Amino acid sequence: MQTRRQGNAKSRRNALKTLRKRDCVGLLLVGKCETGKSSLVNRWINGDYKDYYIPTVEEFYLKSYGVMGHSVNVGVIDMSGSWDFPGMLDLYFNKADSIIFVYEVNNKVSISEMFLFYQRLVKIRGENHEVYMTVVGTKMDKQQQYDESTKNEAVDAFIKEIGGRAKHTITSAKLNINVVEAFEAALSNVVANMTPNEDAIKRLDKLMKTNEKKSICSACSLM
Ligand SMILES: Nc1nc2c(ncn2[C@@H]2O[C@H](COP(=O)(O)OP(=O)(O)O)[C@@H](O)[C@H]2O)c(=O)[nH]1
Ligand SMILES: [Mg+2]
Repeated sequence: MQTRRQGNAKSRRNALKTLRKRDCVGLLLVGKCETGKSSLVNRWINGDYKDYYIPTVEEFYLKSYGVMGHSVNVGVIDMSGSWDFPGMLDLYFNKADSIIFVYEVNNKVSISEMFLFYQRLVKIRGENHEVYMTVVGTKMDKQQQYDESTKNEAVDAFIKEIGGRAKHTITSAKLNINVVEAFEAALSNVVANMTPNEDAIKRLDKLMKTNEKKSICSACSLM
């Protein structure tokens, strides 16, 4: 598996390019500032966690990842969570294949912000958008013992609002609980419905032909 973090102008260009290819998944994380989006990404991509807060402007990552027997290139876009640059947010909403709505467990404001992000998505892509959506609660370690039954009603209302089928994962980036599960949930349906792009099919075809030739040649050399 490969991971790269890239400098900003170039990385934005590359991240946008990956969003257009069909063997790539454009994954966008949205949610209120300080809910733990960057920590989730950092834990998943680098296996790392920092106990202090560094505000994000926007970060892009590329990761080759195996999910459900497919190897996909995941372009991850980690937004700041502020509404200072709505144009950028709209651009990413427009391109994303999968969106993770992030809230902090027991933080009501972060839950209501998810509604605002969803309204923006609908404004940009319409009611019948085909974006795959999942919901992730963060910082479950802050509750002494996280009890599934304390899952918030407001979160259930949000899941209902976005169609009722979104997978919901409660995580802790700090203790590395359910982080992989949260990203795999965000990728699984996109990958399941992915049609290989024409270029990929041609490349595979060419590769197979080259390999056929090679095996004929090596068979000849044995004679
Ligand atoms: N206790 C706890 N704190 C966390 C967790 N994830 C993030 N934080 C802290 O929450 C703050 C904001 O995290 P960050 O990932 O930067 O939030 P973002 O603004 O949504 O990207 C930082 O101080 C993190 O250390 C977690 O799983 N548990
Ligand atoms: Mg951040």
